[in-house]
Amino acid sequence: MRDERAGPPRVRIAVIGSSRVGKSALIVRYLTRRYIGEYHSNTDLLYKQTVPINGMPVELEVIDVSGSNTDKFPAEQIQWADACLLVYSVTDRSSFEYATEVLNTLKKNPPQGSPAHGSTSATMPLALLGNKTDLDHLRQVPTKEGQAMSQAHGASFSEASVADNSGDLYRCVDRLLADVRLPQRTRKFSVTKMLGSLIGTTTNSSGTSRSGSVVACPRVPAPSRPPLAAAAP
Ligand SMILES: Nc1nc2c(ncn2[C@@H]2O[C@H](COP(=O)(O)OP(=O)(O)OP(=O)(O)O)[C@@H](O)[C@H]2O)c(=O)[nH]1
Ligand SMILES: [Mg+2]
Repeated sequence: MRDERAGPPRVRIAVIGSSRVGKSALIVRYLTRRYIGEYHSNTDLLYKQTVPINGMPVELEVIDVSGSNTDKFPAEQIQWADACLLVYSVTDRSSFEYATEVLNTLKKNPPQGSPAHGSTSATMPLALLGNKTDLDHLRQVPTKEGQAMSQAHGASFSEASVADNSGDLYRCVDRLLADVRLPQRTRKFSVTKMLGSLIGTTTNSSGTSRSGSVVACPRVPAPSRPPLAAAAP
């Protein structure tokens, strides 16, 4: 068994949003710079990749929470994560309403920052991202509404087009990662089942190697924090 303390620190992000808003496209774009047009999945997927943050390698784990099951609040995934990225499509008002619903629930039951981050009181970093700005002619959610919603919930706000590879999507994720104080390796659980390697090894502009995999993750490992009280809507 691998000595987990020997590796780089680990950061876990949950990407949450309605179906078809572009969560999978966004994650794959961020990790590989590639655009995958169709990537529908009925189950959560877990991506693991070593990425540089402030020049230091960090083992990034991203859970792509399937949007097929939005009637169930993703409490387990949020408990598992160090930070959450809420995605909606600017062309789909109902997806904005779902993101709002999740933010409202989180406001009522704020998940705490991990004790392993050095504090028990810090709240979890949150980001709200409006995707598909390339489809501005179909826009249903004005930028101002997204801004106001994020401010009301203490989340950072961005709009981006994953299709157009806009720089804002990288800045959004980078800022979220920077907001997470790096946890110790021992805090959380290992991934249970690796089904195959999908994301190849790439090298970023700073020359740091990125290697990764995608893991089908029908359910996340047991939470390391107490469950969110009354997390269900
Ligand atoms: N025009 C446009 N289409 C996008 C953009 N991002 C994603 N899409 C498309 O939107 C569709 C849904 O993208 P996915 O990444 O599968 O969406 P998802 O949120 O993962 O959906 P689920 O897996 O069902 O929860 C796909 O056809 C993507 O090609 C974007 O920025 N602009
Ligand atoms: Mg998906």
